[in-house]
Amino acid sequence: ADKHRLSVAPMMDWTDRHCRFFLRQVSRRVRLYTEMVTTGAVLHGDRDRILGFSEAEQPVALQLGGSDPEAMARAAAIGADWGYAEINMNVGCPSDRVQSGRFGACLMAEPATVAACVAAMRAACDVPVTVKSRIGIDDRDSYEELVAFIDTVAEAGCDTFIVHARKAWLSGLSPKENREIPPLRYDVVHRLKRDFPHLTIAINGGITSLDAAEAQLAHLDGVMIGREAYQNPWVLAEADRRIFGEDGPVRSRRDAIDGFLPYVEANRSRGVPLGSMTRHILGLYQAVPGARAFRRHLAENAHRPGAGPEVLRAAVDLVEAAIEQRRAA
Ligand code: FMN
Repeated sequence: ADKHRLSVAPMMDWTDRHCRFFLRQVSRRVRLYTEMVTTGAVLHGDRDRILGFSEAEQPVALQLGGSDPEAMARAAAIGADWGYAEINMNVGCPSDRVQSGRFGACLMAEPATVAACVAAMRAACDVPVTVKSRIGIDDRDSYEELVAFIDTVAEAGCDTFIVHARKAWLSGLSPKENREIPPLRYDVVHRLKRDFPHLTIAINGGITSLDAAEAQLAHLDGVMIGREAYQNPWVLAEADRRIFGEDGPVRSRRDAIDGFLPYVEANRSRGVPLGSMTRHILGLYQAVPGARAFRRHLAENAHRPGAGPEVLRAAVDLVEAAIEQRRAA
């Protein structure tokens, strides 16, 4: 039950393997999620590229997008074979592209389909199968409809739900607007936990500090942080100690970079562009002296052909110079 106490949300284009490897330098315990991967990509795509990850990222959950039980089952089995610690079904993403494939948030209107997927996935693999949903969609946003959804999917064997505490509008709002405009309703998710005490219920949406996470944990089993963990990864610095009661892996941002550098060097020598790794750490120094110099140095130099780890080292030197200057002033 402890496993979901704190996690970082699945975010397309953001939580790729490089991002996750870096976040793992900041917290050993926080559970990490992949970007959403469609069943089509898993079944027919380049699996090394789509599913490859480092053991050091564990625990990592693979998030799948799809609605065909048979395809979901095959994709889940493949994900489990690749070593993912959990398979999560996306029932929260409202984008058009996703709707036309009939998966994501539109499936909140089809609890039986989600239940069939969960049952098939559970039969096909040994790792836990979880669901990430919203609290409702469009005009189908009554508490009774949400309860019916959870009931049906739990009946199929899903015992862990991560609930983004706002509804989604399937038309009229962009995915980005759908993360900002519908109001957050934490009370609805708290009520779910009271009504389904035997289920593991984690909350997501608008949580931007460990203080806020701890406040949620008074009501719920888990908290999932999305944008803040990406834009300000240092928010996780005290997570292992405060949320899991263990020492964390690092004491400073500099330690986190030192942990990342050997990985960056190894991947550079395999031809991975520096910028595709360092783009995920631009916010590391958010709100401390040197933050702007760090971000700008990486943004301007990391994408140059041939850029290597020295660019990252130089960015850190700029931060240290700024701190030194502040101290001297
Ligand atoms: N949610 C998913 O379930 N699957 C995704 O692939 C996914 N991609 C996202 C990409 C971006 C860039 C962002 C900002 C969000 C994405 N989300 C996705 C939604 C997040 O998982 C999360 O539910 C949402 O951002 C609310 O949490 P937050 O307020 O802590 O950011």
